[in-house]
Amino acid sequence: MVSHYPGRLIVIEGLDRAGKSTQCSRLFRTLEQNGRNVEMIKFPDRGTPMGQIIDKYLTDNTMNLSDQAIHLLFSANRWEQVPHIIDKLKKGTVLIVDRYMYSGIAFSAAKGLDFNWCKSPDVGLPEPDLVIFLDVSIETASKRGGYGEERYENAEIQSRVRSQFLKLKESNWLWIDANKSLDEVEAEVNNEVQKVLNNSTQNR
Ligand code: DGP
Ligand code: NA
Ligand code: NA
Repeated sequence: MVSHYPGRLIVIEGLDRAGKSTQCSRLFRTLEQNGRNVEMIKFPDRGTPMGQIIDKYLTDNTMNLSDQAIHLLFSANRWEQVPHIIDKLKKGTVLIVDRYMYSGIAFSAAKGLDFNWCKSPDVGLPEPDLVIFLDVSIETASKRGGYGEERYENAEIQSRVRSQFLKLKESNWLWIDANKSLDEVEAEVNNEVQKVLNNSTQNR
């Protein structure tokens, strides 16, 4: 498990339009300025062959793929990065991960797939040291430029997905009200990440 490695795995989760990508970039810059060895990873990674199928599924609403099949592809898209993730953690890198297995479970369970079935393909992925959930109201999210054209970007789905995230929340989660300003959210993120970085491996 990750806790044996000198690096840290920090996951940022949230609904669409919660500000995940912005907060990931800001955190990256802060850690870099502090002289940390830091890297950003984004899931789904649309750049791999599997990621290209996922991209097509998300952007082309006419593409037919069973809910189970796309679920497994999203999971495989994470698994294909595991050797890289472990390599970086061994080298002491702080990895900032934009979406992870929690999105995988929440989006598929929101469609009605069995919750435990949804969890199983991701079992064994490196465990994060911290999960930051950016909680945004459906109203705020809709106002942020409106939802785009992608498959899950509508209020009804997003609200069902949020209920699933609530079920996934554990003690290593920081649940942030992301209706606040970007600067306020950033301050909360930095504060919690600093705690995780100050924790020595022996203490965990
Ligand atoms: P993003 O590139 O972060 O905007 O994500 C694209 C969309 O895919 C977004 O609506 C969230 C959804 N998504 C992300 N990860 C998964 C996953 O593992 N499974 C499913 N079903 N959807 C996911
Ligand atoms: Na999106
Ligand atoms: Na994003």
